[in-house]
Amino acid sequence: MFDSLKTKLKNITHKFGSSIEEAAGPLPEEEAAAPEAEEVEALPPEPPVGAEDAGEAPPEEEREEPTFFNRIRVLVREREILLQEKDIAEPLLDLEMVLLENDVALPVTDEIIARMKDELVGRQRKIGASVDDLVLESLKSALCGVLGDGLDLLEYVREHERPVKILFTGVNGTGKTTTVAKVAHYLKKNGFSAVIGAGDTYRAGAIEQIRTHADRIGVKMIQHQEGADPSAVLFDAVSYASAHNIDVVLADTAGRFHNRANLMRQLEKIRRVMKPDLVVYVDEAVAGNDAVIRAEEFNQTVGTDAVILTKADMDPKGGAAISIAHTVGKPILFLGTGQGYDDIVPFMPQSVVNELLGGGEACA
Ligand SMILES: Nc1nc2c(ncn2[C@@H]2O[C@H](COP(=O)(O)OP(=O)(O)OP(=O)(O)O)[C@@H](O)[C@H]2O)c(=O)[nH]1
Ligand SMILES: [Mg+2]
Repeated sequence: MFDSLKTKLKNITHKFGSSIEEAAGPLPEEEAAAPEAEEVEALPPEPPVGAEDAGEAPPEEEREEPTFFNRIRVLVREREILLQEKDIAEPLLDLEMVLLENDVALPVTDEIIARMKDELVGRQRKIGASVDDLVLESLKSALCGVLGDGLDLLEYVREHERPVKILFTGVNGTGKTTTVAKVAHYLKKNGFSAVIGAGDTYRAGAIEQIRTHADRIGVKMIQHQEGADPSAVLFDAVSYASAHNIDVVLADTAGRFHNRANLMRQLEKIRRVMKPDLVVYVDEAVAGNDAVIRAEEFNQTVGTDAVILTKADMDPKGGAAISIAHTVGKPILFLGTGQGYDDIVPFMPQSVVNELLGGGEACA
C-alpha cells in the first residue's frame, strides 16, 4: 500500500535531516558520542547500522545512498536550535513536489506543509534526540492532523446497540456489493454475526450476484424479488437480525447518481424505513476529487457518516485516498485493496501513518 509515496517520503525526510543538521552547525566533539543502549532502543525500527554506531566508517556501499532511516545515528545532546524558514525551504519544496506527484490534492499538500512549518520553524527546539526523530515526528503529526479522526468499525459495533444497521450507498460500479461481502467476511472473522439485505432490486442480476457472495462467505441473506421495494427488503433484514440476535445488518443498494431524483427519493425512503446507524458512502480511491464531490452530493441528499474507498490496489500512489480522507470530512472506514474477500484494510489515521513512516503513536 502507498509504495510510491512511502519510498519518496523516506528520502525527503533524510533531506530535512541534512538541512537541519546544517542549520544547527557542527557538533562539539564530546557530544557526538555513540548513543547509549537504551537510547538506541527508543529509536524507530531500523535496518542494522552497527558500523556507524560503533563510530567506525561504514562500508562504501552503505555510505553511497543514505536514507532517512539508516543515516544519522549520532545523538545530539543539549543542542538548541532556532530554525528559520530558509533552513528548511528546500526540503519543504521537495516534500510539496512529492505529495503533489503522488496525487495528494493541493489544499491537503498545503496543509501538510503549513503544519510542518509551524512545527519546525521559529521555535527554540532542544534537539534531545536525533534530528531524524525531530523531522519524522513533525511529518507524522502533520499527516495525523490532515487525516482527522478515524472510525474503528469493530469498536463501533462493540459499543452500539444490536443490531447495528449499516446502509451502503454510492454511484454505479464503485464496488458497493463487493464491499458489503468483504465487510460481512471481516465482521465474521472478528467474531461478529451479520446478515446481508439484498437491497439492489433494480439492476438485473444484482440479487444473484450478492447471493453468490453470501453463500461463499457463509452469511445469511434476506432477499425479495427483482423489482421489489428495497425498503421492504431491508426492513425484513433488520427484523431478521433483531429476531435472531445478529450483530450487524449490511444493506446493499443499487448504484445511483445523485441527479436521478427518483432513485435518490428511493434511498431517502430506505433511510426512513431502515433507520441505519451508519450510512456509508462507497467510491473509488482513484476517483480523487470526483469522489469528494460525489460524497458531498450524497451527504446532502441522504447523509453520510463514513466513507469506504475501493480499488486502492489500482492506485499505488495513495495520495488520492489521503486527500479524500481529509477533504470529505468524514472518517474513512476501509480501503478496498483487491477483488478477494480479505482485500479490505481498516483506514485508521494511525495505521496509515505507520504504514507510510513506521510505527509510533503519533495520532494519539
Ligand atoms: N481491483 C479491485 N476491484 C474491486 C474492488 N472492489 C470492487 N472491485 C470490483 O469492481 C467491480 C464492481 O464491483 P461491484 O461490487 O459489483 O460494484 P457495485 O458498486 O455494487 O456496482 P453496482 O451495483 O452496479 O452499482 C467488480 O468487478 C469488483 O470485483 C477493489 O477494492 N479492488
Ligand atoms: Mg452492486
